Amino acid sequence: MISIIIFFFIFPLIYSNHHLHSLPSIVIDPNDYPESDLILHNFQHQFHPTYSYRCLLQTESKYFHLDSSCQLLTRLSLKQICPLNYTLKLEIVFPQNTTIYELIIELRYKNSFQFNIKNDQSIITLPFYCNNHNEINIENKKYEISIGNAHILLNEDHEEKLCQFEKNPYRIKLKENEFYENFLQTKPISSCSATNYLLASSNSKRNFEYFTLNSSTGYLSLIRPLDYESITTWKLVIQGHDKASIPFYTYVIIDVDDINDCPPLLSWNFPLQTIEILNNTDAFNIEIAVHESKVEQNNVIIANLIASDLDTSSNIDDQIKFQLTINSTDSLPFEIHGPFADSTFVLSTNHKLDRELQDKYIFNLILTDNGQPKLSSYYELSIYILDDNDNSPIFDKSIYYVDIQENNFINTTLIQVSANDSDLDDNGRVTYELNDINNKYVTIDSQTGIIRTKMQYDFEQFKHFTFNVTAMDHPKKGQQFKTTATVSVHIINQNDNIPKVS
Ligand SMILES: *[C@@H]1O[C@H](CO)[C@@H](O)[C@H](O)[C@H]1NC(C)=O
Ligand SMILES: *[C@@H]1O[C@H](CO)[C@@H](O)[C@H](O)[C@H]1NC(C)=O
Ligand SMILES: *[C@@H]1O[C@H](CO)[C@@H](O)[C@H](O)[C@H]1NC(C)=O
Ligand SMILES: *[C@@H]1O[C@H](CO)[C@@H](O)[C@H](O)[C@H]1NC(C)=O
Ligand SMILES: *[C@@H]1O[C@H](CO)[C@@H](O)[C@H](O)[C@H]1NC(C)=O
Ligand SMILES: *[C@@H]1O[C@H](CO)[C@@H](O)[C@H](O)[C@H]1NC(C)=O
Ligand SMILES: *[C@@H]1O[C@H](CO)[C@@H](O)[C@H](O)[C@H]1NC(C)=O
Ligand SMILES: *[C@@H]1O[C@H](CO)[C@@H](O)[C@H](O)[C@H]1NC(C)=O
Ligand SMILES: [Ca+2]
Repeated sequence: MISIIIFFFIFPLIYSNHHLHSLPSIVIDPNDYPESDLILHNFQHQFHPTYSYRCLLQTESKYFHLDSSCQLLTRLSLKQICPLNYTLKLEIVFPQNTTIYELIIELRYKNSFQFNIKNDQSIITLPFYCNNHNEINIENKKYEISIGNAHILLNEDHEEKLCQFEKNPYRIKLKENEFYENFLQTKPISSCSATNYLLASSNSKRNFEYFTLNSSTGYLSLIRPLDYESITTWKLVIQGHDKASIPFYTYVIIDVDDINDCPPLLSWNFPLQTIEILNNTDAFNIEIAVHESKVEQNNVIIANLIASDLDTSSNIDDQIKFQLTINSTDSLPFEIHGPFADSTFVLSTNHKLDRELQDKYIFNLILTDNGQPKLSSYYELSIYILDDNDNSPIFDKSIYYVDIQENNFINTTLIQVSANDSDLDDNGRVTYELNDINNKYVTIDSQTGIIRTKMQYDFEQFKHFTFNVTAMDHPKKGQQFKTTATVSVHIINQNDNIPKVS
């Protein structure tokens, strides 16, 4: 404004033919001229209005032109053009003389341009073109730049000022089954001071059940001990907030260290032909049965046993991984062979078994792993020996001697023979019969073995007779056993004959 006022006073004094005169420069904001044919300046006001004159541009301009009434107009939109000083030579033709004026049009954006730049950013895109380019390199990291008459301010991007954790991810190893308090501190980089921390809501629900984060210190603690066998690796998302409450995140990866906390386990496998499983509802209390005839020899396999362990640590060593022993104070007709192929055992007999000697064995098997510390599982094994018909009836005597007075009543009891069979039930149920079914002297009660007279004996006719009795068992299957005993009967004389008088 000041320069224009000065011009008005000075200009009429300047008087020179074909001399170069300066006109005060025109300062415009290109953004104010977004179209063609917008008036920049009207020179009629600048020269003596009483003279008629013509005006023309000595040099063609891409951006400006004069119209017949000496108005300076835009030729096109000035938006996006380089904010430079454009010099125009203006020829004013008066009646007496012609004068050339130099006019500087200063393009200057009113406001400075502000750019938020990221740390690694090296190029920004300007809203205007200079030399057909609108990109500039900002690698030198100056925060104020002038391009032409434009003032450009570079701001470090707010995102770049975000806090971040010292590490992402954090990784830590924790032993299972142990309780840890403040086991890890999550911290932001030193340039920012976080105001609080929390387990981000993106964590799985289970993470909240096991971990807690001190919101002011960033220390992680356990709520409950970890279990290697259920989860071996945990992944937590930790959220921090800087003073402006802008969140930042890191991962915490927790590897659970296995310790020997699982006792070893046995899986049982019984030979089908030999063993009847009575009860396997309780994995640690197994009841089986075997027929005595199946275990008449040594080395009959009772069970094949496979040991296993959920812990990995007990499987690391090359040493024997499992030990299986029988725990009993009695000496038992069983023994354990193995391990074979690390973890297989065989339980077999080492004696003939006989139900009639012992019909059940109840003992413990102890399976021990090789972990630190060693852990054991206890199994109670009940083996019931089932009966087979392997015993014959045995008479309490092999010969029964009976004396009987002659002139006996018919159906008088002579004797009761008795045979025992140590087998069970039908295998041991004994009945009796006379070997001679047509025996004329005696009858026998097949159930009780009571032998009764079938006739009246007369000493004068016979003094003695013998017969054989058989005892037999009644197995439902298999062979029937029979045993014979002899009964020897002596008739005792009575004085039953009236002396004959000769
Ligand atoms: C040129 O002519 C105009 C009018 O004809 C006059 O006003 C002006 O002073 C003259 N300029 C010079 C330098 O002679
Ligand atoms: C334009 O002219 C003004 C005034 O003379 C000056 O201050 C400025 O530096 C010039 N700009 C350029 C880009 O030459
Ligand atoms: C967090 O840690 C601070 C400093 O050790 C302690 O005073 C505060 O009680 C802790 N907060 C919780 C919820 O444990
Ligand atoms: C098997 O053992 C379980 C537990 O010891 C017991 O409750 C169940 O009655 C037994 N079943 C048979 C058929 O013996
Ligand atoms: C074996 O059994 C007895 C009696 O049941 C018990 O006192 C002992 O501790 C057991 N041995 C082992 C090694 O467990
Ligand atoms: C047979 O069994 C009975 C009763 O059980 C017994 O009294 C008797 O002594 C036994 N006899 C033999 C030979 O075992
Ligand atoms: C013999 O005596 C027994 C026992 O008293 C009786 O049960 C049975 O019927 C009698 N037999 C005869 C043929 O009388
Ligand atoms: C009884 O059995 C024995 C032995 O088998 C035999 O020697 C005897 O002749 C038999 N006696 C009778 C009367 O059949
Ligand atoms: Ca029998």
